[in-house]
Amino acid sequence: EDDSDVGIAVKTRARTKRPPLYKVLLLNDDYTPMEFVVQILEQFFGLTHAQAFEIMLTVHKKGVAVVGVFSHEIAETKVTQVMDFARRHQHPLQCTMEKE
Ligand code: NFA
Repeated sequence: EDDSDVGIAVKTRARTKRPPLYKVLLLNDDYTPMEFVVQILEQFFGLTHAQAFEIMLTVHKKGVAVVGVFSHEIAETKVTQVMDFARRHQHPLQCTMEKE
């Protein structure tokens, strides 16, 4: 009688996975006016004029810069906002996102 509990206890650690974050990147080009880029960075990324100007200059000089790091959904929204705004004003500005 009573053959119960002859097994081995195997514990699995509860793995809480944080959602991946995405870098939003702004790319340089030869045509988009500097002030337009600064305006975008202020409007869509909540940067001060000084912060926006600094990032714009980094993109201008280095070719690309990270504008911010967000969840997938927020990053996608930012990219869409920037691309739509640039297109509406007929500037070739490019904005992309990549997994961090
Ligand atoms: N290179 C652009 C110019 O000289 C300015 C620019 C900066 C464009 C950052 C795109 C991104 N007018």
